[in-house]
Amino acid sequence: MKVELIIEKSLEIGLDLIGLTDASILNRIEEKISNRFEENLATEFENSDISKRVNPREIMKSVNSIIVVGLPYFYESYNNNNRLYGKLARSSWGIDYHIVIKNYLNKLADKLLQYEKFEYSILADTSPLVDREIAYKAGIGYYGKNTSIINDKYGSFIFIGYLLTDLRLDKYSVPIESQCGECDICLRSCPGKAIEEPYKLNPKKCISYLTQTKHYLNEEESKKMGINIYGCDICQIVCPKNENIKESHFDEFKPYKTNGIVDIKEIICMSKREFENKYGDMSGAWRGKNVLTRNAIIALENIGYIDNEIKKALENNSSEFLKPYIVRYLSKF
Ligand code: B12
Repeated sequence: MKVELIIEKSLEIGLDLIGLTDASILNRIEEKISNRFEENLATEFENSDISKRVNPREIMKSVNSIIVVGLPYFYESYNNNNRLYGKLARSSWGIDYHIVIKNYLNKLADKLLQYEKFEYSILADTSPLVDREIAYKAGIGYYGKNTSIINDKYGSFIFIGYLLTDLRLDKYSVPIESQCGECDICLRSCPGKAIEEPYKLNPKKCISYLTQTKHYLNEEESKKMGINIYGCDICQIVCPKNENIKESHFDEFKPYKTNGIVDIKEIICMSKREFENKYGDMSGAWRGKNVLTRNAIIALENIGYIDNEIKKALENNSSEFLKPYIVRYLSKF
């Protein structure tokens, strides 16, 4: 299939960040991934089968090419006057990006199927493959020292999704090399000091990881989390490459429901059903209400606030997972 046709059809549905790459093994990062496991740096969110992480053919036997898209999600901050608010990373402001990306890539596939028959598989985030390396190969952006893929127009606030396909394309995109130069602002600004070297993140120290893991968080880790309820954007916010970037044109990522924050008291006092109704379709809900409630308790601990309503709700909470955090928090007041 002609690449021009793919680009034309992508633009028709608003996908203006697109790259094409072959389906060869991601051998540049094979060793990095195995070191990551040896150094115990891999997270529980990653597949431990290294060949699945680097070989697209292990995911789809017939794959010949990969059509990669970047969906920008940057929107400016929203003001709020609530003292008891917790932060959501921008990746969790709007509708779950997994759903949004799949919808767009399905639309694209339907359009292209009118010209030629082909097989495909749509992936974003949840596949064993290393999305950033695929995006890098497809020229979507370059690696920043904070390990994010950075695009000139939209910065690093882009989600990555792709379509593995048996189509053979007439040309492929060219990767772009890092443009960070001497800058090390992200290394210096990371609250968890997680970027231990340029391009090397220790996920276990990354605040984003701490807000998602179900492992017990000790006092030191909890302090570093501040008022982050889901994810962390610091290494992106401080990045000079994100200054003056273009806002997203995907309405789906606007924080209509969340306003970019969560009301801490509400999260603690609401039922599972109320939580599902309000926050169920944001990406940060994937670990369940208890994890976000845990983070809300930690945020209160860090703000240094308690009132009778919160105290009562926590005393009546019977979750075994939350128990150590509730005990720790209540013992401080
Ligand atoms: C596990 C995971 C996490 C973990 C670990 C992150 C990490 N850096 O490894 C945690 C929970 C911490 C996390 C956090 C976030 N994540 Co995450 N995460 C993933 C996931 C599922 C796997 C990542 C992975 O495989 N890491 C493996 C290691 C080896 O990769 P790496 O650390 O990025 O290392 C690369 C570079 O260091 C580079 N490299 C190494 N050495 C060198 C040397 C030079 C010179 C150069 C140039 C490059 C280079 O090669 C490595 C391989 O790509 C991917 C989805 C997927 N299936 O790929 C999403 C993904 C990486 N996450 C994403 C997002 C949005 C985030 C957050 C911004 C969310 C948030 N706001 O909290 C943060 C960003 C934190 C950060 N600075 O990385 C996006 C990133 C989009 C982008 N523009 O880059 C992805 C791609 C999901 C998606 N499909 O959109 N995430």
